[in-house]
Amino acid sequence: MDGGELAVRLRARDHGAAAAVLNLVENRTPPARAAAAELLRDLSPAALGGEPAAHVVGVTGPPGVGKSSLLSRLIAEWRSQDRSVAVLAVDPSSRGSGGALLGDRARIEHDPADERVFIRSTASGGRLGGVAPATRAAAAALAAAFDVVVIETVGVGQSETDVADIADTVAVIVQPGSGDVLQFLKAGIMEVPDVLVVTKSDLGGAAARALADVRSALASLRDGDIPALAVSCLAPPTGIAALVTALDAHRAGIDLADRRIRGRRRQALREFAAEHGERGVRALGGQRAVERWLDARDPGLDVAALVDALERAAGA
Ligand SMILES: Nc1nc2c(ncn2[C@@H]2O[C@H](COP(=O)(O)OP(=O)(O)OP(=O)(O)O)[C@@H](O)[C@H]2O)c(=O)[nH]1
Ligand SMILES: [Mg+2]
Repeated sequence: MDGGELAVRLRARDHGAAAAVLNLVENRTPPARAAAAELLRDLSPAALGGEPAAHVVGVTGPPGVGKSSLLSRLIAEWRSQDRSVAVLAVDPSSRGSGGALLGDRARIEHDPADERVFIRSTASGGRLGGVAPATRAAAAALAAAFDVVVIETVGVGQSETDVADIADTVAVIVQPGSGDVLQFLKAGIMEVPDVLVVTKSDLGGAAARALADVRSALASLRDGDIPALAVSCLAPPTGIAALVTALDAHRAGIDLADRRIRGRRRQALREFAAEHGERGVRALGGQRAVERWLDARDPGLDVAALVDALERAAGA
């Protein structure tokens, strides 16, 4: 369990190190936590001399809309562009919260002999649609080695804000005939997606209507500049290359460092609050004060280092 050694392997883009990274960040023993902290420190933007070049993509949507099927297709597309891909799927099924009907649920398909694809399901850590600290840590570490890092989460509504703080680009996936997401968007419950995907476009008229509905809802939200695309993941798949183009275009259009820095600070605040409760936040003068305090930290610090600093400041 040597965090420094793993960091060196990831910086050399050794994709074979990914499994060891996941095992490390999921291990809650004190020596493993220390090694994970070392790993993340060695891979922080401060240590790397800048943000890692990976595109971190969030793929989120209600149970059974076709997220895993879509990822199979996206992986094939990314690989055809010679990009390496790591997928961290946050699996809430252990909590009995549903998902695609048992047996109807697709696995993410890929060529098992392809060492430049890594896929791992992790537990959601108790929050539906939430992203466990281990997943957040794994994504940060793997971004040093892979071209694309995907976090797949199940959820609609507030739960997807976790992934918005980790990902450069969030794609929200909906299927024809489901009004939830539209309602959430209109009610402002849901963070606005960066790209909206209507899947199962092979369903014909229902899919076309869903796309039109989504487009009009988005147009009323934010200058109409959020792309909405239709895809089908049945063979032969359609719309996948256009989706990759839209994801890339979003990434090219943002201030990447700014988004990531703010995301890390929000994650640190959320993690600190989860660990120390309202009391912990109050001890630091309340949420606003903590936010201001975080804003004054070195922008290259990783989330664990920020949480550490908060704990020291709180004397916790
Ligand atoms: N017709 C059609 N069916 C699809 C398409 N994509 C997925 N499906 C089907 O929809 C069901 C659910 O697909 P999954 O990929 O497992 O969906 P998911 O969102 O990953 O599901 P959870 O992980 O349980 O939340 C499966 O039966 C798929 O075969 C599509 O493009 N067209
Ligand atoms: Mg799935």
